[in-house]
Amino acid sequence: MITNISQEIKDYLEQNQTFLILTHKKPDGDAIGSTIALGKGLKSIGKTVDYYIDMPIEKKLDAFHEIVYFDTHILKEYDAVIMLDCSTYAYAFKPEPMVRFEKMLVIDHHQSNENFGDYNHVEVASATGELIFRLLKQMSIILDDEMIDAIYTSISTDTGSFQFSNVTSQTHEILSQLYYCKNSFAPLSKKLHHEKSFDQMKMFGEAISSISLFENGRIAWIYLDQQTINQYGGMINITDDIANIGVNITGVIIGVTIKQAEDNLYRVSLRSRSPYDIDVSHIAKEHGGGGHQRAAGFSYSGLLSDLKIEIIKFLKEEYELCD
Ligand SMILES: [Mn+2]
Repeated sequence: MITNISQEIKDYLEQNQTFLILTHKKPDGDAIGSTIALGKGLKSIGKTVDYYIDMPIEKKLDAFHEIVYFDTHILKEYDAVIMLDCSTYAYAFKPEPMVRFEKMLVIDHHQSNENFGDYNHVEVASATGELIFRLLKQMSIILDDEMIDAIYTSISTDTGSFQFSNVTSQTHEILSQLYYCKNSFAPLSKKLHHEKSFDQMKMFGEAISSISLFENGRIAWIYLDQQTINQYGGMINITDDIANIGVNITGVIIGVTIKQAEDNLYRVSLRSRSPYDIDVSHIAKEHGGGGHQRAAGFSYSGLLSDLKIEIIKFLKEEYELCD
């Protein structure tokens, strides 16, 4: 069901002046897209907006002019801090020390969101960009070309180019409205989904080469060690689609991708697919991470062998529930 963006959020945005937009660490297309669309939208009605974003961002996302403002000097105090696409406060990328603010506004599409703001609009949708699009419309804010591209980027990346099960008729209705403003998103779509640098393509290849299967082919395991990651340009060159490789193998229901950050410190991405759609955000949250039912992640410090045992146990418990 589609609900209006909370009136209290719209009122707060309209009645106040200075805003700092924050999003999660390692911002993805939805984080950057929704930040740019909301930020420029608020600026267009005369508000002062700053960004504080974890840099550098992925190459595919760096074509927005608004990104140059990401380096702006931030104030010590704002009317509101707006948290986008961020399911927990801990997962947000924040200034240290944190700025002073009157209210915190949370706008997010993650089911697992902890409603940690003073005002929260948390609604399951394909992307935070969907919620921002509706918010801008409801505030009668006109979208410029860059904001249209930003919303497209949000939704297109969080839906795997409109292929994931989070796509709804509402997603396509918004897309339809975007197409009224712009004839073609083909060049942007290519940049977001297909184009890779040589290093990224080689890293993708390394990820495929590393796949192993467990539990009668129900778990796919991808592992990139620190040396391989560094050889191909570092973590920034690990593309999102690597996490989806495993669940594209016939019979696999959980795809695990492990990236070694340091000795005994790993970034873990989990994906689950039908027919079981096991909720991988449970195990991610237990480890201080977050995400959705079918896509979640966390940082893990410890032995990989222990993590493997834990994931197999998790699969068995959840799989039994599904059977
Ligand atoms: Mn998102």
